[in-house]
Amino acid sequence: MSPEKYSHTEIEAEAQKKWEESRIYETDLADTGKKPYYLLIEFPYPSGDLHVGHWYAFSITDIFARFKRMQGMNVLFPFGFDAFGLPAENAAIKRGLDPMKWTYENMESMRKQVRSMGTSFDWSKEVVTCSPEYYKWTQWLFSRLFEHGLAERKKAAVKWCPHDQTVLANEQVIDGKCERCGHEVEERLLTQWFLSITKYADRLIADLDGLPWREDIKDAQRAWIGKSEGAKIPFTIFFEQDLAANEWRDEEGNPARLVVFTTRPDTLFGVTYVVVAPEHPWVTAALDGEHDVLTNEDEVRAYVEATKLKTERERMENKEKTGAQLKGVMAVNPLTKEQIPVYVADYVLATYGTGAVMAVPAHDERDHEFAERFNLPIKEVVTDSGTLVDSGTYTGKQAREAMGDIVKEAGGERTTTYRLRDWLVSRQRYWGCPIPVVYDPEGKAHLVPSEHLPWKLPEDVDFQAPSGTSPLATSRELKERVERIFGEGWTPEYDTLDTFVDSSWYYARYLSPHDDARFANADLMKNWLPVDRYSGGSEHVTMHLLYSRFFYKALYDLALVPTPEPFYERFNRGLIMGPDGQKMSKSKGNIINPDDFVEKYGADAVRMYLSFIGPYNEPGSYPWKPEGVESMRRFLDRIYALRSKVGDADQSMEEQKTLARAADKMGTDIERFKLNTAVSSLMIALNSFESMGTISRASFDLYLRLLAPFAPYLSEALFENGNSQQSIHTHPWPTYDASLLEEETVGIGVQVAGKRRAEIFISPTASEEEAVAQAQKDPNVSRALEGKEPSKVIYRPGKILNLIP
Ligand code: ANZ
Repeated sequence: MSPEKYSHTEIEAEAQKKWEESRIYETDLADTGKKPYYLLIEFPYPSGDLHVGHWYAFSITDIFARFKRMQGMNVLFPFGFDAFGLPAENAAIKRGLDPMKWTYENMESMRKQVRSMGTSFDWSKEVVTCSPEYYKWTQWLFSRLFEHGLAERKKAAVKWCPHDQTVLANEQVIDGKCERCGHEVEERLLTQWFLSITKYADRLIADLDGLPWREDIKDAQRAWIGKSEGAKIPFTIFFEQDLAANEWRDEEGNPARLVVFTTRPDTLFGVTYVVVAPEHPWVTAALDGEHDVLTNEDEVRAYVEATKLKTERERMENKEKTGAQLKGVMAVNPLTKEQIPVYVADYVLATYGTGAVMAVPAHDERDHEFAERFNLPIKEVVTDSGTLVDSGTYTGKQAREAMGDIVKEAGGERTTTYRLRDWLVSRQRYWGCPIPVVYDPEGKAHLVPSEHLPWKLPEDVDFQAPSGTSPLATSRELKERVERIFGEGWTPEYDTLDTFVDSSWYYARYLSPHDDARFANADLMKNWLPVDRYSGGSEHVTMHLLYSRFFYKALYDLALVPTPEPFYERFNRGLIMGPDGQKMSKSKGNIINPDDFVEKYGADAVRMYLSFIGPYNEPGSYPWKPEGVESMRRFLDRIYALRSKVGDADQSMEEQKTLARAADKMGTDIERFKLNTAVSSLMIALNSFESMGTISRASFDLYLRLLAPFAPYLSEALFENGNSQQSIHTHPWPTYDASLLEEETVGIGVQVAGKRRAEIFISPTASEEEAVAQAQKDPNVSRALEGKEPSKVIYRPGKILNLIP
């Protein structure tokens, strides 16, 4: 190796060999001598190609894992693959590949790449969700949920692609179109499997309070759950056409009542019209019923049809309001008894609340826009301070306090609604975990008994021609298996589970990935759960993180896991953008392939660059600057060159102080994932070592230990520690004497108008303001100044301060 530059290929290969042979990153989970620390990253989907985002996710979290180990903790830092899922199946459909082979090959190449990053994952704990050894337990856990009424079959509206003949997950619908073929997606009513996450909605919100997560993460979960406390209030409906009346009366002959959901019953006196969603059953009945209830049926029908082309998201966006009045129908305000018009409008969603709203244009923005557009009255009923006005007997009362009475008098009831729906887990897909259910000849669902788990994914399937049912339905083997085990007339469940089910419990499996007798070892779970810190992407804050919390809570209620929450801390990393500051994408041509940089500058330089790019724990986005990696490599070369300054002398005071300052600052920064400023500390320390004539071997080794989490290869290569062969990565984080951190002070003379009045003790680097403030505290000085501010200050830091009155 040259004296100024090192060969990264050489040192990387050497270190990898050394680490693997000595298995230093394998965690003995039973070792209770050290404090356990469970650091988790979101396991990847084996797409095959590792991009910068993966590097950011794995190698930067690895810095923290190494740091915690150096602090003397027993760190569990495992790796695995979320290996079921669509891309494998699409490869099978498009290119006729075997999804299993495709997945396993991708995993193999990813393992190599992840190792090349210099990561310290414990590979002996690896889990792969598509392996029967894993999905046996996904099925077992599903079975427990089924037994306890938390997994059920029911009818639901799902997204359906008429071209591909398959149900799509919501996230596979892009702008109302099928992600795969671009065809318009429809809604269909189908019988599907659901996990009852809504039963946990309140606890999922309440338990957030006990978690030390950033507030924006908690808010995202709260918004996703969308709990609203309000009331249902009935409005009587009248028809202009008498003949309609019969159809619209209840069994006792009372006029029909349209129930709205509102969070603001206090505004009931300000309701000037009522709106129903285009899909509301009343609209359907008015259009398709026997009688002509509406005098403008054609207009309403056209509006309802037009709405079908819009997605829910489009409807929620703040665009110009549209709608149509239901002419021939009037609603009656239950308190004022006023007759008000009824509209159909797409800003009201059928899936939320009751699908009908009482419109209060004076106090609701959407209603206000709509009222302006359709020239409807706007009636104010609550003042800014919350007092009711123009509200009958309630006038003058506080809105908040009157709510209960208003609901009662209006014949309504208080209710709570949620945006969250039960979790639809059936997928008409091949490459997923088979739902462990069979049907008897009457069509009743039964669990596949435990002794038949894993309930294997059949291999004789045809994925080529989507037929509307799951590809599993084409397997003869599966049908025969069911009849052989359960009897004639019994049939299999053909759907597979949403892959979010697989990823809802993998962190428990890491503790005993090969245990054939239980899903996870209970003793180990007691010691290791919840996960201490879960690091991941902000895109997973709602679905994955919420599903996992629900799943784990359900297991907690079944006494299968030891705590009510799976993850103690949650950290979201920022996003790496292309060099142009835009999101990386093939179409923009701004994709960065980290392998090219690793080849040219080495993995350490890439790791250091990524840690320096910005604080890791903040929701920012950072553009990748190619020259940034190069300059990190130059920094590492300087460290390499520093070794030529290493001499026999003992550690100087200056060396000790330099190290103490760096270790102290870095310790706090790394703990909070502020790796960028930790790298700055390494740079400051290097500058100061370079300015010294020689440095001691001890100081150099200590500096390498500070560097070790960031640049595991170079630090390993340069570390000597008395020529021991031991890896630097088994050494502790440097400790230091706190007194070394104390700021030095020097005494400087203070003159007033050239006459010496006092001596003050301050840092030689103190600013002029600090020096003057300190001097003014001295009674001799303030007397000489007669309590006034000096008109002029002459200050030589560390030497003298002269104040001119
Ligand atoms: C009258 C009112 C007056 C309302 C006011 C709000 C403010 P959150 O808080 O999100 O739950 N709403 C009810 N059902 C709806 C539906 N299916 N589609 C669209 N909007 C619907 O929102 C609840 C409020 O949103 C409800 O309270 C209702 O408008 C509207 F000053 O009723 B409110």
